[in-house]
Amino acid sequence: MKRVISGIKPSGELNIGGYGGALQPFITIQHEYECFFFVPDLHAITVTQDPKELYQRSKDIAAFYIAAGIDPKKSAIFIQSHVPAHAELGWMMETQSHFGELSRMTQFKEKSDGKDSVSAALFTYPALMAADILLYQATHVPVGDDQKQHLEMTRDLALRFNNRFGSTFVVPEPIIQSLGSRIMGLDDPSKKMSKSNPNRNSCVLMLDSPDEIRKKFSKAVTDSEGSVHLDWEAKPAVSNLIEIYAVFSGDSIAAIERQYEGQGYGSFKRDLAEVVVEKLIPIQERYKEIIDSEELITILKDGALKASEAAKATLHQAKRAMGFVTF
Ligand code: ATP
Ligand code: LTN
Repeated sequence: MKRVISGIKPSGELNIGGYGGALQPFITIQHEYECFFFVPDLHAITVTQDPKELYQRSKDIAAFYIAAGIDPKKSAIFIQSHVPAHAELGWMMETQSHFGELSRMTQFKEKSDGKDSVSAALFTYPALMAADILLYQATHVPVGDDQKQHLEMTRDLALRFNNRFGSTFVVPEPIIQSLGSRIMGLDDPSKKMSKSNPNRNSCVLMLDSPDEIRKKFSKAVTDSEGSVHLDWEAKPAVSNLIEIYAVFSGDSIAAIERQYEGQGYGSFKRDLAEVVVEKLIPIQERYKEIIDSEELITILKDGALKASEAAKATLHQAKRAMGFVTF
């Protein structure tokens, strides 16, 4: 059986980077795999979160899953902290993680860079992520390119545990899309479009109005060449815009290059904004319908039940393998 687990942190307002790298692939994948999509709130608190914002954003991410097209009748949608097995197995995985390998994680290095003090949980973050995945015996994990290293560590931990304590966990494979797995900032194509970036013009948010979206794309940096073609080395800013166009329209890169041959960036950027607006409007409408509804609460309760059932068996097996007293 092929099983998928993945999640988007409620650490800021969701933007089209998370949509391209994660949410859109989730929608495609749900028909081929048994899926678990969750809101990693325990991961979000590895950096400081305002409680009111964490509350709202956790509901937001769940609502976006549904609004973007994940069918809660087929896939479990739940909040990480509603399934305590994550924290339990997370602790067990910490005991199997080495200080050296955790120190090499680029996400930790980036998020701790220049800070006087960071939480211990930010350091051990990959052990909890491994637990998220291994608990469900997931065979595949759809993620953006930036999560490759964490997935590699998850695989190492699964193999290490299996070798030491006997075969317990499935060793998962990442699924990284060729298009949209690394959408960069609109103001700076050397930096990933990120929820945590304070510059509001660097990213298009899932809830931006059509006019805001148009304004942000019109301000997006390009280059002086005036030619719409993909070349990540020489033209990173324009290549990023072409990739966003491809993700949101479903058109191939070649078709986009052909369509804008001999034209400057003006009409390309205007059309790009419309392609994004067209995709986001129905998602925004559905989001507004469900964000404060009973339906959302019911979906999250059902999802947590289904996830707890699936997680229980693996947690029990892992505890027994390690020598815990279990009944
Ligand atoms: P933060 O900046 O707070 O760490 P994030 O947006 O990087 O947040 P998540 O929201 O947890 O992190 O990411 C959810 C998923 O979306 C992950 O699989 C991640 O790889 C993917 N993702 C995030 N940003 C991008 C991006 N700019 N391009 C493609 N995929 C992305
Ligand atoms: N670390 C991921 C979020 C995340 C995740 C997971 C993704 C936490 N647990 C399990 C896939 C599977 C991030 O920062 N994007």
